Amino acid sequence: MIDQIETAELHGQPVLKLQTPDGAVALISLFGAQVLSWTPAGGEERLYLSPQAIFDGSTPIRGGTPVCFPQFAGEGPLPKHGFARNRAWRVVSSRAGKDYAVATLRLEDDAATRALWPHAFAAEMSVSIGGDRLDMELAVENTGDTAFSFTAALHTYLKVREVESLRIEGLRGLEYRDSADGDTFKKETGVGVMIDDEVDRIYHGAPQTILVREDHRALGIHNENFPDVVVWNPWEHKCAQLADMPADGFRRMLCVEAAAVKTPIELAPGADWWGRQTLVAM
Ligand code: TA6
Repeated sequence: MIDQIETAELHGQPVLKLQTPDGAVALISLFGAQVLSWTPAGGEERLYLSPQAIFDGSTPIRGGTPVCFPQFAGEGPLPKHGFARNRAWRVVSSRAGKDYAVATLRLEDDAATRALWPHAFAAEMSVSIGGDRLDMELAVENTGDTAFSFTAALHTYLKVREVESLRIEGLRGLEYRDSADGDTFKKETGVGVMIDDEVDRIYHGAPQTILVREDHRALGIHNENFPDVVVWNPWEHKCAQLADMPADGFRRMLCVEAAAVKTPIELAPGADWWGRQTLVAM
Protein backbone atom coordinates (compact mmCIF):
# COMPACT_ATOMS: atom_id res chain seq x y z
CA MET A 1 0.00 0.00 0.00
CA ILE A 2 1.40 3.40 -0.89
CA ASP A 3 0.80 6.45 1.23
CA GLN A 4 -1.28 8.44 -1.23
CA ILE A 5 -0.92 11.81 0.47
CA GLU A 6 2.39 12.75 2.03
CA THR A 7 4.10 15.93 3.10
CA ALA A 8 7.60 16.27 1.73
CA GLU A 9 10.17 18.90 0.81
CA LEU A 10 11.37 20.08 -2.55
CA HIS A 11 14.52 22.23 -2.51
CA GLY A 12 13.87 22.88 1.18
CA GLN A 13 10.26 24.05 0.72
CA PRO A 14 7.18 22.16 1.92
CA VAL A 15 5.18 20.28 -0.70
CA LEU A 16 2.29 17.88 -0.67
CA LYS A 17 2.78 14.73 -2.69
CA LEU A 18 -0.33 13.09 -4.15
CA GLN A 19 -0.15 9.58 -5.59
CA THR A 20 -2.60 7.01 -6.87
CA PRO A 21 -2.12 3.25 -7.05
CA ASP A 22 -2.15 3.43 -10.86
CA GLY A 23 1.02 5.52 -10.76
CA ALA A 24 -0.14 9.12 -11.14
CA VAL A 25 1.87 11.58 -9.02
CA ALA A 26 1.67 15.31 -8.35
CA LEU A 27 3.64 17.69 -6.15
CA ILE A 28 1.98 20.84 -4.81
CA SER A 29 3.99 23.60 -3.19
CA LEU A 30 2.32 25.10 -0.11
CA PHE A 31 3.99 28.34 -1.14
CA GLY A 32 1.55 29.60 -3.76
CA ALA A 33 -0.63 26.44 -3.76
CA GLN A 34 1.32 25.78 -6.93
CA VAL A 35 1.30 22.40 -8.64
CA LEU A 36 4.97 21.88 -9.52
CA SER A 37 4.95 18.43 -11.04
CA TRP A 38 2.42 16.04 -12.54
CA THR A 39 3.00 12.63 -14.03
CA PRO A 40 -0.14 10.84 -15.25
CA ALA A 41 -0.48 7.08 -14.70
CA GLY A 42 1.95 5.24 -16.95
CA GLY A 43 3.14 8.50 -18.44
CA GLU A 44 5.87 11.08 -18.15
CA GLU A 45 6.21 14.48 -16.49
CA ARG A 46 3.86 16.97 -18.15
CA LEU A 47 4.64 20.19 -16.29
CA TYR A 48 7.69 22.32 -16.84
CA LEU A 49 9.61 23.40 -13.76
CA SER A 50 12.65 25.52 -14.51
CA PRO A 51 15.88 23.91 -13.29
CA GLN A 52 16.80 27.43 -12.15
CA ALA A 53 13.55 28.10 -10.28
CA ILE A 54 14.13 29.84 -6.96
CA PHE A 55 12.87 28.13 -3.81
CA ASP A 56 13.30 30.74 -1.11
CA GLY A 57 9.72 31.01 0.15
CA SER A 58 9.29 34.53 -1.20
CA THR A 59 10.17 34.55 -4.92
CA PRO A 60 7.48 33.18 -7.27
CA ILE A 61 8.47 29.72 -8.49
CA ARG A 62 9.11 29.52 -12.24
CA GLY A 63 7.08 26.61 -13.51
CA GLY A 64 4.20 24.30 -12.73
CA THR A 65 0.93 26.17 -12.28
CA PRO A 66 1.31 29.53 -10.54
CA VAL A 67 -2.01 30.88 -9.27
CA CYS A 68 -2.46 34.46 -10.44
CA PHE A 69 -4.91 36.22 -8.11
CA PRO A 70 -6.38 38.79 -7.56
CA GLN A 71 -4.70 40.32 -10.59
CA PHE A 72 -3.50 38.84 -13.85
CA ALA A 73 -0.11 40.18 -15.06
CA GLY A 74 0.06 43.98 -14.90
CA GLU A 75 -3.70 44.51 -15.36
CA GLY A 76 -3.98 46.73 -12.27
CA PRO A 77 -2.04 48.36 -9.46
CA LEU A 78 -0.97 45.19 -7.64
CA PRO A 79 2.37 43.38 -7.98
CA LYS A 80 2.54 41.41 -11.26
CA HIS A 81 0.13 38.44 -11.21
CA GLY A 82 -1.21 39.46 -7.78
CA PHE A 83 -0.04 38.08 -4.46
CA ALA A 84 -1.45 34.54 -4.24
CA ARG A 85 1.61 33.00 -5.89
CA ASN A 86 3.93 34.32 -3.23
CA ARG A 87 1.97 33.56 -0.10
CA ALA A 88 1.99 30.46 2.09
CA TRP A 89 -1.32 28.58 1.75
CA ARG A 90 -2.48 25.96 4.25
CA VAL A 91 -3.77 22.50 3.52
CA VAL A 92 -7.37 22.27 4.72
CA SER A 93 -8.38 18.84 3.44
CA SER A 94 -7.12 15.85 1.55
CA ARG A 95 -8.48 12.44 0.72
CA ALA A 96 -7.68 9.54 -1.52
CA GLY A 97 -9.39 6.51 -3.00
CA LYS A 98 -8.30 3.67 -5.21
CA ASP A 99 -8.21 5.81 -8.33
CA TYR A 100 -7.80 9.38 -7.09
CA ALA A 101 -6.06 11.67 -4.63
CA VAL A 102 -7.21 15.22 -3.91
CA ALA A 103 -6.10 18.07 -1.68
CA THR A 104 -7.41 21.57 -1.01
CA LEU A 105 -5.27 24.50 0.05
CA ARG A 106 -6.63 27.77 1.39
CA LEU A 107 -5.56 31.40 1.55
CA GLU A 108 -7.43 34.12 3.42
CA ASP A 109 -6.93 37.83 3.68
CA ASP A 110 -4.63 39.10 6.39
CA ALA A 111 -2.98 42.42 7.22
CA ALA A 112 -0.40 41.96 4.43
CA THR A 113 -2.97 41.18 1.70
CA ARG A 114 -5.29 43.96 2.91
CA ALA A 115 -2.41 46.44 2.71
CA LEU A 116 -2.20 45.62 -1.01
CA TRP A 117 -5.87 44.87 -1.71
CA PRO A 118 -8.40 46.02 0.88
CA HIS A 119 -10.83 43.10 0.67
CA ALA A 120 -11.86 40.13 2.79
CA PHE A 121 -11.69 36.91 0.81
CA ALA A 122 -11.08 33.19 1.03
CA ALA A 123 -9.41 31.42 -1.90
CA GLU A 124 -9.19 27.66 -2.21
CA MET A 125 -7.12 25.69 -4.68
CA SER A 126 -8.18 22.06 -5.10
CA VAL A 127 -5.90 19.68 -6.96
CA SER A 128 -6.91 16.19 -7.91
CA ILE A 129 -5.13 13.46 -9.85
CA GLY A 130 -5.99 10.02 -11.12
CA GLY A 131 -5.37 8.08 -14.33
CA ASP A 132 -4.54 10.46 -17.14
CA ARG A 133 -6.09 13.58 -15.52
CA LEU A 134 -5.02 16.53 -13.44
CA ASP A 135 -7.81 18.82 -12.18
CA MET A 136 -6.99 22.22 -10.73
CA GLU A 137 -9.81 24.35 -9.37
CA LEU A 138 -9.57 27.83 -7.94
CA ALA A 139 -12.53 28.98 -5.83
CA VAL A 140 -12.88 32.49 -4.42
CA GLU A 141 -15.40 33.72 -1.87
CA ASN A 142 -16.11 37.29 -0.84
CA THR A 143 -16.12 37.03 2.96
CA GLY A 144 -16.44 40.78 3.51
CA ASP A 145 -19.31 43.23 3.37
CA THR A 146 -18.38 45.17 0.23
CA ALA A 147 -18.22 43.96 -3.36
CA PHE A 148 -14.88 43.42 -5.13
CA SER A 149 -13.65 42.41 -8.56
CA PHE A 150 -10.56 40.53 -9.63
CA THR A 151 -8.74 38.95 -12.55
CA ALA A 152 -7.09 35.55 -12.27
CA ALA A 153 -5.30 32.76 -14.07
CA LEU A 154 -3.97 29.28 -13.64
CA HIS A 155 -0.64 30.00 -15.35
CA THR A 156 0.22 26.44 -16.40
CA TYR A 157 3.72 25.75 -17.76
CA LEU A 158 3.48 22.63 -19.93
CA LYS A 159 6.62 20.61 -20.43
CA VAL A 160 7.10 20.02 -24.14
CA ARG A 161 9.72 18.12 -26.07
CA GLU A 162 10.43 20.85 -28.60
CA VAL A 163 8.21 23.90 -28.71
CA GLU A 164 8.78 24.46 -32.44
CA SER A 165 7.29 21.08 -33.29
CA LEU A 166 3.92 21.38 -31.55
CA ARG A 167 0.53 22.70 -32.63
CA ILE A 168 -2.15 24.23 -30.48
CA GLU A 169 -5.61 23.37 -31.80
CA GLY A 170 -8.95 24.93 -30.92
CA LEU A 171 -8.15 28.65 -31.09
CA ARG A 172 -9.09 29.35 -34.70
CA GLY A 173 -11.44 32.28 -35.21
CA LEU A 174 -10.90 33.74 -31.74
CA GLU A 175 -10.05 37.36 -31.09
CA TYR A 176 -6.90 37.89 -29.07
CA ARG A 177 -4.94 40.69 -27.52
CA ASP A 178 -1.34 40.44 -28.64
CA SER A 179 0.80 41.53 -25.71
CA ALA A 180 3.94 40.82 -27.73
CA ASP A 181 2.80 43.37 -30.33
CA GLY A 182 1.72 46.48 -28.43
CA ASP A 183 -1.52 44.99 -27.09
CA THR A 184 -3.11 45.09 -30.53
CA PHE A 185 -6.27 43.05 -31.15
CA LYS A 186 -6.12 40.35 -33.80
CA LYS A 187 -8.06 37.36 -35.00
CA GLU A 188 -6.59 33.87 -34.97
CA THR A 189 -6.60 32.44 -38.47
CA GLY A 190 -4.38 29.40 -38.06
CA VAL A 191 -5.95 25.96 -37.70
CA GLY A 192 -3.05 24.99 -35.49
CA VAL A 193 -1.07 27.71 -33.73
CA MET A 194 2.67 27.08 -34.05
CA ILE A 195 5.33 28.67 -31.87
CA ASP A 196 8.46 29.94 -33.61
CA ASP A 197 8.88 33.33 -31.95
CA GLU A 198 7.80 35.17 -28.81
CA VAL A 199 4.08 34.62 -28.16
CA ASP A 200 2.10 36.42 -25.45
CA ARG A 201 -1.59 36.36 -26.29
CA ILE A 202 -4.85 36.59 -24.41
CA TYR A 203 -7.53 34.77 -26.42
CA HIS A 204 -11.10 35.77 -25.59
CA GLY A 205 -14.16 33.55 -25.56
CA ALA A 206 -11.96 30.49 -25.47
CA PRO A 207 -13.46 27.05 -26.13
CA GLN A 208 -13.76 24.52 -23.32
CA THR A 209 -11.20 22.26 -24.95
CA ILE A 210 -7.83 22.97 -26.49
CA LEU A 211 -5.40 20.38 -27.75
CA VAL A 212 -1.63 20.64 -27.69
CA ARG A 213 -0.43 18.13 -30.23
CA GLU A 214 3.17 16.93 -30.28
CA ASP A 215 4.79 14.32 -32.53
CA HIS A 216 3.77 11.22 -30.63
CA ARG A 217 1.50 12.51 -27.91
CA ALA A 218 -1.09 15.16 -27.11
CA LEU A 219 -2.54 16.97 -24.14
CA GLY A 220 -6.17 17.99 -23.80
CA ILE A 221 -6.77 21.18 -21.83
CA HIS A 222 -10.31 21.76 -20.57
CA ASN A 223 -11.18 25.07 -18.99
CA GLU A 224 -14.40 25.78 -17.12
CA ASN A 225 -15.56 29.23 -16.01
CA PHE A 226 -12.37 30.80 -17.32
CA PRO A 227 -13.43 32.78 -20.41
CA ASP A 228 -9.90 33.57 -21.65
CA VAL A 229 -6.87 31.48 -22.57
CA VAL A 230 -3.38 32.91 -22.41
CA VAL A 231 -0.64 31.41 -24.58
CA TRP A 232 2.88 32.46 -23.65
CA ASN A 233 6.38 31.57 -24.71
CA PRO A 234 9.13 34.13 -24.03
CA TRP A 235 11.36 32.87 -26.86
CA GLU A 236 15.10 33.35 -26.86
CA HIS A 237 15.55 37.04 -26.11
CA LYS A 238 12.99 37.41 -23.28
CA CYS A 239 14.00 34.04 -21.84
CA ALA A 240 17.59 35.31 -21.54
CA GLN A 241 16.24 38.14 -19.39
CA LEU A 242 14.64 35.74 -16.91
CA ALA A 243 17.27 34.94 -14.28
CA ASP A 244 15.40 31.81 -13.21
CA MET A 245 15.27 30.22 -16.68
CA PRO A 246 18.10 28.45 -18.52
CA ALA A 247 19.00 29.93 -21.91
CA ASP A 248 17.25 27.14 -23.85
CA GLY A 249 14.36 26.79 -21.34
CA PHE A 250 11.89 28.39 -23.77
CA ARG A 251 12.23 25.34 -26.02
CA ARG A 252 10.98 22.98 -23.30
CA MET A 253 7.92 24.92 -22.14
CA LEU A 254 4.66 26.39 -23.30
CA CYS A 255 2.24 28.23 -21.05
CA VAL A 256 -1.44 27.59 -21.78
CA GLU A 257 -3.30 29.43 -19.05
CA ALA A 258 -6.93 29.32 -18.00
CA ALA A 259 -7.68 32.98 -17.35
CA ALA A 260 -10.32 35.56 -16.54
CA VAL A 261 -8.82 38.83 -17.74
CA LYS A 262 -10.93 40.74 -20.26
CA THR A 263 -13.97 40.93 -17.99
CA PRO A 264 -13.03 41.00 -14.30
CA ILE A 265 -15.06 38.76 -12.02
CA GLU A 266 -17.35 40.70 -9.68
CA LEU A 267 -18.26 39.23 -6.33
CA ALA A 268 -20.93 40.69 -4.07
CA PRO A 269 -20.58 40.13 -0.30
CA GLY A 270 -21.07 36.43 0.41
CA ALA A 271 -20.85 35.44 -3.27
CA ASP A 272 -18.37 32.96 -4.67
CA TRP A 273 -16.86 31.92 -7.98
CA TRP A 274 -14.83 28.98 -9.18
CA GLY A 275 -12.85 28.15 -12.30
CA ARG A 276 -11.16 24.94 -13.29
CA GLN A 277 -8.42 23.74 -15.62
CA THR A 278 -8.16 20.02 -16.37
CA LEU A 279 -5.24 18.45 -18.22
CA VAL A 280 -5.73 15.07 -19.89
CA ALA A 281 -2.65 13.24 -21.14
CA MET A 282 -3.00 11.37 -24.44
O1 TA6 B 1 0.90 35.05 -18.74
C1 TA6 B 1 1.86 35.61 -19.56
C2 TA6 B 1 2.66 36.63 -18.76
O2 TA6 B 1 1.83 37.63 -18.26
C3 TA6 B 1 3.76 37.14 -19.69
O3 TA6 B 1 3.58 38.46 -20.10
C4 TA6 B 1 5.03 36.88 -18.94
O4 TA6 B 1 5.59 37.98 -18.39
C5 TA6 B 1 4.61 35.80 -17.95
O5 TA6 B 1 3.28 35.99 -17.65
C6 TA6 B 1 5.46 35.50 -16.74
O6 TA6 B 1 5.39 36.46 -15.75
P1 TA6 B 1 6.34 36.36 -14.50
O7 TA6 B 1 5.97 37.51 -13.62
O8 TA6 B 1 6.07 35.05 -13.82
O9 TA6 B 1 7.75 36.45 -15.02
